[in-house]
Amino acid sequence: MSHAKFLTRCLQLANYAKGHTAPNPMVGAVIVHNDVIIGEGFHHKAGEPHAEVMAIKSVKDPTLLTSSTLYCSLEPCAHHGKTPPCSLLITNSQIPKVVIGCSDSNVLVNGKGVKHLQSHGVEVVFSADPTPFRQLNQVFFCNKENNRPFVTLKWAQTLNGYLDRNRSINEKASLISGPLAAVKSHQLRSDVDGILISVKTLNWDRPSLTTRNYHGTNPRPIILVNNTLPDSSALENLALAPLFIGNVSALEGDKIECDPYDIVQWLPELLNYGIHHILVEGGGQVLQSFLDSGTVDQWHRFTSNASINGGITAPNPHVAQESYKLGTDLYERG
Ligand code: AOF
Ligand code: ZN
Repeated sequence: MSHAKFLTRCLQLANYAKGHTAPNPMVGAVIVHNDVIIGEGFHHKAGEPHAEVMAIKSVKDPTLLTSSTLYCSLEPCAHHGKTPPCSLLITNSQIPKVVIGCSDSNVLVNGKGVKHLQSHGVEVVFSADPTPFRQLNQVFFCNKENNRPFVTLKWAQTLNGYLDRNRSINEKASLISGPLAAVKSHQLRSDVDGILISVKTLNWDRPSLTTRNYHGTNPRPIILVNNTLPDSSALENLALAPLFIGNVSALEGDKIECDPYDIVQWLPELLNYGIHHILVEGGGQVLQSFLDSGTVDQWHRFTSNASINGGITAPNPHVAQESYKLGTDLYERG
């Protein structure tokens, strides 16, 4: 019997809830009897039943459970949270074998789910490779293991490595990447809870920070404030009320008062605002400070085929893991 086949189905099921489970992970579960799937389920939304509950409930003939295997993309939970423990439901249902994609880093669960199952005589098998199961919930694992949001960087640069030309506040920013890159970058926005920019980028570029070239919800703008105050007209361009971080005592609204340059210090506080994944869009100094702070989990770079004569230097991170052409631009992810 192939564990991989049924574990892959768990991943597919989990993915149906992409974008809807935060702060919880996406989880899928299947129940297999004599190599045939007799039940399936996934976790739809935080506060709602877990994947294992949905899968067990979906089995038409519950008498088969005592001779079935439950496959689950994540270790079954062991705690009473918004819902009762899945590991208890599994032992109460007398399911004799459980195959798990990867363990749950939540301290309330980590190893306790497996321990409960094993101490009740359930055979527990782990996937030989936890990578795809951890990748599925990379944001959740980062939140639990590093106690901070997942951090993604994004920028567009010229062929010779500039983010922008040298200009004054009254001159418009250079348009670097093309329309396909705009769609892709708005897709990246639709994947996150917050977009972080410096107060300088806010005042100079006056962005709206929306997902207008894609679909999905607009992330919350996060403005990093050093010594300059945000322009009220630039703030009006934002689609949503921002969260201010840094030297913010004079500002109204949601704010985290702190040293804006001490990223490692204030980053965990974003979790208290329901921000589990941020996209850092600039400017150059902010992008570089994130790289220097060692908190970057992923980056996306769009490189045009044109060069300019000097300007603001783009970051230069390590080798990309994925790259392809978007029109005349090169897209890279690292
Ligand atoms: C599972 N199956 O489908 C999910 C799990 O507040 P609660 O009760 O929903 O618990 C949330 C935690 O449970 C979450 O942080 C994670 O550790 C685990 N999620 N566990 O057995 C599931 N979604
Ligand atoms: Zn559970």
